[in-house]
Parts: sequence; structure tokens; C-alpha cells
Amino acid sequence: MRAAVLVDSNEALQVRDVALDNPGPKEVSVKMAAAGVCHSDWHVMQGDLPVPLPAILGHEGAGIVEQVGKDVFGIRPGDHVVLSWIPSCGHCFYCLKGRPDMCDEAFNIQLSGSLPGNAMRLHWDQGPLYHYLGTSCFAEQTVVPDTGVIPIDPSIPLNKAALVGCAVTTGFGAVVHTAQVGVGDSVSVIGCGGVGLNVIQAAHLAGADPIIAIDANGNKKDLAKKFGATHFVDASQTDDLITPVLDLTQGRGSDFAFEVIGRTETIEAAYGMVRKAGMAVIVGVAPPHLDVSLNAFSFPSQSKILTGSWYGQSVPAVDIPRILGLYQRGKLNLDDLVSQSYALEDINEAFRELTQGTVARGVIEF
Ligand code: CND
Ligand code: ZN
Repeated sequence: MRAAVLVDSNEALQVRDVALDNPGPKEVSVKMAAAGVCHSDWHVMQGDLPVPLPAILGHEGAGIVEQVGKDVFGIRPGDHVVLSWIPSCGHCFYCLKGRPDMCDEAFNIQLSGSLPGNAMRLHWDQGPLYHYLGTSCFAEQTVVPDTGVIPIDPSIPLNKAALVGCAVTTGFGAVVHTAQVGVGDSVSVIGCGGVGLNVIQAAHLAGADPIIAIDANGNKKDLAKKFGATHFVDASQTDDLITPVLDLTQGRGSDFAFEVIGRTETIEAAYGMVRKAGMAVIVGVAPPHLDVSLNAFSFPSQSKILTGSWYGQSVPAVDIPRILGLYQRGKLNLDDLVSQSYALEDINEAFRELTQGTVARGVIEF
């Protein structure tokens, strides 16, 4: 089968022939239909997120089940599925605490580049070939843990469903689970890419107002407004992102701010633009060696909540069908998210357009 391999950081992806084993007892093989192009993969390609290489990237995908292992129940060949990049184990401390987003086993497979139990199902002629986030869906086929496939209604187009594998669930969950935004709350969102647009549309669905979208690419203004932003700040025109938010919130700052880029300056700005006792939610993934600088006195005196959100703090088996139901009933917009489709062979072009900020979300279609 063909797959996009990252051999080393700061290199282009190589579309190559690779081999795939049959699924193990608790694994599922999936014929991929579509895979979204997320900035997290670009961070890996830039060397900003250390994962074992060479690997097949891609963590936002949907497809059709081909084979299931002998101990898999409830999933059958032919099922349409969305992949989850946190295949939570169900029995670690965090899963039992109701926080599968923090699952220890899922973190371990992310670090080891394997499937649970150190299983390696990918092979090529150049030595080891690692899995990525338990998904590796920039490939015609993949093998994933059974906990990482979520069956969906087969009438939903798989190129739309694929985006619910990361961008939509991450943005939606940051608003609905982590922040719990309410009607009339003011929200600012720094970064209007595939994930940030979903923060905006979930905030809109939750009844937030105003919704202040901020992006350094002025082209994102129309998109942000289409997804529910009430105001847009062009960050290429100012270094001061805080004053425009104060101006739109009676001088207080917004109730919630979401950072959806992964830069230290914008993380500091998100904290700064939130009102006293408001909440800043960091969704963007910064390189692990970076630190932010925040005023120490402000912690007690302003009592802001600063937190992160990983995969939208979601329970994928619950939230992915929930989000797709909202799509089917016309409440969430997935159609305008898929702004560009590419063949697997053109995947480096898809990443180039991601970094230029010209797309809402690019999707590889197989
Ligand atoms: P994408 O590249 O689509 O969007 C980023 C947006 O930020 C673009 O619109 C840029 O124009 C804008 N931008 C970049 N720099 C600046 C700046 N200095 N000031 C203002 N705007 C700027 O990225 P994405 O939406 O795919 O991903 C966004 C981040 O979210 C990225 O760090 C990714 O790794 C992370 C993420 C997090 C999670 C999670 O679970 N927390 C899941 N998936 C992705
Ligand atoms: Zn992602």
C-alpha cells in the first residue's frame, strides 16, 4: 500500500510502498477514505514535537473497517469509522477518573510510536517504521487499536467525518467540556485555522457573544465570520492583541480566551486578554522546550484560570457521534471546513498550503 512517510524532521514527506500486518487480537484494520491535514503533523515535520521516526503521520481520519482481530467486539468489517488519536485504555488512573484524554497508555503509545503492547504493524525495506498517535492515517490502510475506532452513521460523507477525528472534536470540546462557555459569555479566539474555526463555531453554538476572532492572516476574516465570529482582529496589523479585546468587553477582558496556535507570545496574550476570574484555555501545541512568562502577582489578585485542553477533553466514543449528529441536523458546519482536497501524492502541497493559511482544512482523499 502507499503511505506518506516522514523519514526525518525538516524533510518532505515521502509517498512510498510500505507493508502492513493483519490486525492483532484487539486491533482493527481500516481502509482510509480521507485524512485531514492538521498543524500537529506539521509540528512533527518541523522537529518541534519529538516522536519516533521514520513514521507514517496523519491522525485525523475516517474510513471503512476491513478486518477485525479475534478479540474485537462491536466493530465489524464494513463499518464506517472515525479514528481517535487517544485510544484510551479504560483502566488507568485517568480513564477510571473519567479523564480518558489523559490516558497513560495513550501517552505511552504516542511516545513509543507503537500500538498497545508495543505492537508494530508497519514495515518497509529501510528498518523500523513507526506508528504515529496510534493512527498513521496518511496511508491507504492502517491498523489501529479497537479503542481508537468510533463507528459512525454510514450516510455521513467520510471526508467531512475525518475532520471530527481531530480539529472539530478538539475545538468543540475545548468550548463545551473544558471552558463550559455559556449563553452571552464573551470569547476571544487566537488562531483561526482548522481547530480555531471549530472553537469559534462551538462558542457560537453555545450562545457566546461577542466572539472575537484573532489571526495574523487577514484572509481568515471571512471564514471566522462564517463560523460565528462577531469581530475580527488582524494580528498582522498590531502587536497588541489585548487592547482590541478590552475595547470590545467594556474594558474588562473576555470571559474566555482560547489560544489555538501554539506560540508563547499568543499564550501570554490569551492570559492577558481574559477578565479577572475568567479562563484562558491553551489548545495550541508549543514545542516542549518553551516556557511562558506570566506575572506572579496576577495569580491571586486576578484569580484567572489558566488551563489546557487536549483533544477537547472529549470522550471520543460519546463526542464524535454527538458532533456528527449536530452536523446532520444542520447545527455544525463541516461542509465549509473542507476547503481543499488533495491526492496522497500531493501531500507536501497540502502542508505548504496549511502553513500559508490559505485553507480552512485540507483533506487527503484516497
Ligand atoms: P492551522 O495552521 O490550520 O491554523 C493556525 C492559524 O494560526 C492560522 O490561521 C494562522 O494564520 C494563525 N497564526 C499563526 N501565527 C499567528 C500569530 N502569531 N498570530 C495570530 N495568528 C497566527 O493550525 P490548526 O488549526 O491545525 O492547529 C492549531 C494549533 O492547534 C496547532 O498548534 C496544533 O498543533 C494544535 C492542536 C492541538 C490539539 C489539542 O488536542 N490540543 C489538537 N490538534 C491540534
Ligand atoms: Zn490534530
